Amino acid sequence: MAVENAAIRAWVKEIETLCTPDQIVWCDGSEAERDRLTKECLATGELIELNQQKMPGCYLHRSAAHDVARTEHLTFVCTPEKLDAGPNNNWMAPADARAKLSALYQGCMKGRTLYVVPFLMGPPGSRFSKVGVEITDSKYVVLNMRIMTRVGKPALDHLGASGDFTRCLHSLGDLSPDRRFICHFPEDNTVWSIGSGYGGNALLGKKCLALRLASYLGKKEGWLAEHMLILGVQNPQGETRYVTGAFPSACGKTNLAMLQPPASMPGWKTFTVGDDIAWLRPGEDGRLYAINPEAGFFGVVPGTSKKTNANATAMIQSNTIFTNVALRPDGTPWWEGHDDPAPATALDWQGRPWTPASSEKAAHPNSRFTTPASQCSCISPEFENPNGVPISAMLFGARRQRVVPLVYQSRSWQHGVFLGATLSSETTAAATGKVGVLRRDPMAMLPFCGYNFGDYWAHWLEVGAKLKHPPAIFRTNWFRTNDAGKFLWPGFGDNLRVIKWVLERAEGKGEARETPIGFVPATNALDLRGSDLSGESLDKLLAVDPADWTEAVQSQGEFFDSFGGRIPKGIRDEHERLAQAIQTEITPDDMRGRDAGN
Ligand code: SAT
Ligand code: MN
Repeated sequence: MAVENAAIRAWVKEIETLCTPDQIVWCDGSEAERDRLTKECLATGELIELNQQKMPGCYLHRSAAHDVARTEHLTFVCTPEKLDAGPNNNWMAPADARAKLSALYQGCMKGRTLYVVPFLMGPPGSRFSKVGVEITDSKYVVLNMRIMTRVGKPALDHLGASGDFTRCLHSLGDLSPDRRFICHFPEDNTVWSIGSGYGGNALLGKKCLALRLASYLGKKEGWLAEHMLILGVQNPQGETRYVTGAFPSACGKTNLAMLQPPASMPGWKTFTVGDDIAWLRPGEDGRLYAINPEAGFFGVVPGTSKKTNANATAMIQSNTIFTNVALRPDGTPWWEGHDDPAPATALDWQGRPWTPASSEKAAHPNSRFTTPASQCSCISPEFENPNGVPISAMLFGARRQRVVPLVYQSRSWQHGVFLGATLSSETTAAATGKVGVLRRDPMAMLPFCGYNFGDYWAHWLEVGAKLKHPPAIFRTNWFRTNDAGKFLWPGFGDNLRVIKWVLERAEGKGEARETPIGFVPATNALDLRGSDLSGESLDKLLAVDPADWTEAVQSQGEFFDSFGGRIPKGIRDEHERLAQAIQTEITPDDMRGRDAGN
């Protein structure tokens, strides 16, 4: 493919000199190119063919055993001033990062092919959309990028002769975690990644461009780049409203984005606009509009079944790359939580013999599918709309066994930003590190905000101030448990019951009870017809315990203090107000034998 853009050509030349590949391939995103690369990957073992009769176009990739998730401790934001990256990011001085990584890139593509992948994030012709070019020496990365983004002509057409694109340099290097770095240079609109072939470490359009660098660009240009799904919900009267939801990785965003209404809610329909990332801009009518910058889904596989996500189950039967799942003797994939029972024998995610008696899991907990959005039967008709969709409500959700009710509404945009800023969640397998540990994860952006959180919250407040009709903001928690550790809420399709109330509240309807933390649904306000939830469970789900919240408020204060003077006053005010409201409710009896939360 002949690429005329002079800035791209010059940059590729520069990287060629540094990395010294044997050859350069310019990618056009065509099917012929996909077929050629797939064949090459089958020959090298980078892909394993799955049963083509049962699952046409499906392949399995096994990553290196120590390269199975994002590595946050090796991810850096390289701004001239450390404070601009904030305590929420690892920081390296730009010159140091360049020197360190240049040494690793030196000659790293000898004996390899350098692929140039021009890609567009967002619909063609949209004012939201941005162009990136990824240089990579991984065919697997190219094959994933052509599913997750719009590769080739749409990107080059959008860019024209301009040099305004994100420079994404990726090399597998030697795949050693000791020589693995993912460095962002916001001021140069550049990402340098080396030493990993996995997910957000390597598919640089996703977290690196569409969140870390885009959040920085959004601050400069007056918009928001968020770790949010976008869901269209149509009521029985035929009216469609749009909701976004921010949840940490592996907390069910893809399932919620493809929610199937329960049988007991006839007439309701849902449409997927996005499952992971939203770019949001104020519209001329004073509402907030969102697009999904991606073109595919990179979803967590374990737990995916007809019950949890029938739409995803159907869409991954063809043209899907599976990474780190188990392989059955008939050449089909399997994972924990699959519709079929465990096979008598299989190969596990590392290709080792596995039986149900094995002590280890067959599929890696962070194993993934990569599937084109066009294969999703509930994809929204607005998916390609260059103007985006108007957002009525935003959810901030997290994984919390205790303290946080099923849902509550903020009193205002500013209070909603505070709810996002104080989000905390129990960790999952999507990043390396311990699972199940409570950590603060503001707006589910802790690993993805490309600059100081204090400045980011200030930016959120500024965007809100420009909106005549801001979305209503809610906090949700599908994961509250009873004393026996069992989930109280059924989740999945039943989450529509919560969203129904959310949309009623967004329109000034829906019954609520005011509590110190915000508005929770009044008794009978949630539509529970046809659900078998007990009244006792509902009470537990909606309970707000002032003693729990006293400790939460204290820990929030310590967290905000870590950002020093960068915390906007509006956020401090909300914290102060919550502290006082809790204080007013509390009785001395409430304070016995508590552990910290929120
Ligand atoms: O590995 S990714 O960052 O692409 C997926 C995730 O953690 O959400
Ligand atoms: Mn994500």
